[in-house]
Amino acid sequence: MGAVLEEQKREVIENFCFEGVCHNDVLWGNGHINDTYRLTFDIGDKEQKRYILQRMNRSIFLKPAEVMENIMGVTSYLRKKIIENGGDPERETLNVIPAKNKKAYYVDSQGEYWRAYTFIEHATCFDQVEKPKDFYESAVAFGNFQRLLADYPVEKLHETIPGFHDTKARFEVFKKAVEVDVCKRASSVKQEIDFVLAREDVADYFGDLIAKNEVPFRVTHNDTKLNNIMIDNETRKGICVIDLDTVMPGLAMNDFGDSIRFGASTGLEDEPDLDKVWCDMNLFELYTKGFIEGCGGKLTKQEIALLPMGAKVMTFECGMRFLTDYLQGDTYFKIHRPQQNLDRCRTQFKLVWDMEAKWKTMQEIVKKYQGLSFR
Ligand code: ADP
Ligand code: GN1
Ligand code: MG
Repeated sequence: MGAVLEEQKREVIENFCFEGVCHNDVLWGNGHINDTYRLTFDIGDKEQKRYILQRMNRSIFLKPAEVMENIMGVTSYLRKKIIENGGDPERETLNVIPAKNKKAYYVDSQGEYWRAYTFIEHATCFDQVEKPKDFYESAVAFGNFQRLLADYPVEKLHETIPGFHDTKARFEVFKKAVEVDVCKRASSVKQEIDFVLAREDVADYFGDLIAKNEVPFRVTHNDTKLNNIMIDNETRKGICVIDLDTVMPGLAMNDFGDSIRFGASTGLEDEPDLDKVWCDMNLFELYTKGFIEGCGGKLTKQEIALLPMGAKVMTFECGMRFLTDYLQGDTYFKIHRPQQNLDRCRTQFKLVWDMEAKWKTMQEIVKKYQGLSFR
């Protein structure tokens, strides 16, 4: 996938059912996967409307039409539930703008897949927690998301990225990347490689429980970082869960854990100064409370007890993925400077290390809120 060309963008914009005349487009957000633009349209002289336009990452999502089928299914299901609960379906779930050919996506003359959403106004995505209460509200919203989808017909969901949170399989991919060492970078990151190799038990943990049928699969989001949720500027509630590309059957612990690794860190995901990076127990506690409340009694006692493990596994897995990508030449996650993936992997490993030191506290916090699930 090359750079997006100006005439390509024009062709795409021409082919969606947007209202008005487009007068401005800007690259938008800090996602690592898709190319995202914010479009502004003039409707007559006075009114404006904004949209999100995304080129889907075709080297990661090999079947983009299936991704869109999932998104259409999930968002129309959520829409009904939101209306039933007296909410605003225009703001509380993603709204897909159809292409002029009536499909949920448009394939341009280069063969690239594009989709568009209504832009959610008066709300913000954060790359780091600014107000602790926002993190609590994001937890309630991600928990709610899981609760609302608890009865979604799982058989309708395509597995958009096979083995997405199969940490065991990712460990094997990592070992292979070290062995092949295509960019000759392995010798310079020996410490990081050893950190991963010393924790095969972490990589195996959930896979072993799944093999023994000991943990339930649920419809989960699988990419629950703070910048995948919109926080309402006024009410400060988590108004809408976005980035639905990886909604698939998964583990509740992983949705919890992925939020912790990103939002409970005292530093940015790519912070080069590791002295700034810690897993904040106050934020961990706020998220634990919010998530258990949001899931509304759906989590089992065992799932709750495994939440700290979810945090550790997701942080470890993400660090391992960043390091794998660094070894393979930065082909998966978008980078904006050399070594960004290396910095990203180091923050994740620092967090894993810190969680190991704070393990008892994490378990005690989770225990404290366990009762919230059985009211
Ligand atoms: P990626 O998979 O690359 O992370 P996302 O779907 O998360 O792509 O979108 C990237 C960013 O674009 C989000 O973090 C958010 O800031 C912004 N964004 C996405 N969808 C919307 C929307 N409907 N309204 C407003 N902003 C959005
Ligand atoms: C990617 O798409 P985005 O930027 O929200 C990635 C996640 C990682 C995350 C790390 C489809 O999320 O799995 O945890 O980066 N998404 C995909 O920040 O691989
Ligand atoms: Mg995203």
